[in-house]
Amino acid sequence: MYPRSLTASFAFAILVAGAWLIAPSASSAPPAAEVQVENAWIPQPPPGTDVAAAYLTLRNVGHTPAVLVGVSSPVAASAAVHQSMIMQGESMMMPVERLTIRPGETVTLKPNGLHVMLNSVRKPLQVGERVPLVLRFASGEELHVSAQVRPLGSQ
Ligand SMILES: [Cu+2]
Repeated sequence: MYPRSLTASFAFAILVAGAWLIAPSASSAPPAAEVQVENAWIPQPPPGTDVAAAYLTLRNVGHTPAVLVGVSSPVAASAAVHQSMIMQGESMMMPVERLTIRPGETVTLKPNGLHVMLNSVRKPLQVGERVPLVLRFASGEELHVSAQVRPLGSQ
């Protein structure tokens, strides 16, 4: 009887170990949204300017909407998402508090459209330099991005 019960308890131990191994992935909720970032870049600001615009492409490959609610960068005192527009012949910028990217949707921030505004940039940005950006989503997720500085006039 002894070897038999040993086998049974050994099998039970494997079962418990297996359940323990499975539990963490089953109990931790999947991220609310999965966003991929491509082609993050910054046109080099003209000399004497302390603001810069950052552009990038956001692709929601998840199954729930992703809502971008904040941006920050160590090179800028503050940062925000803006929308450029022409109103009564004047070029204007409006803050975009919440930028929603639906599942499967790709949103491109590009010149004359949506952009990340970097305010009070602390130092001159050199062409080729990589500038860290942190994108904060309503889910609490943060995406760390590196934007490359390109010559002024790049598209
Ligand atoms: Cu702006």
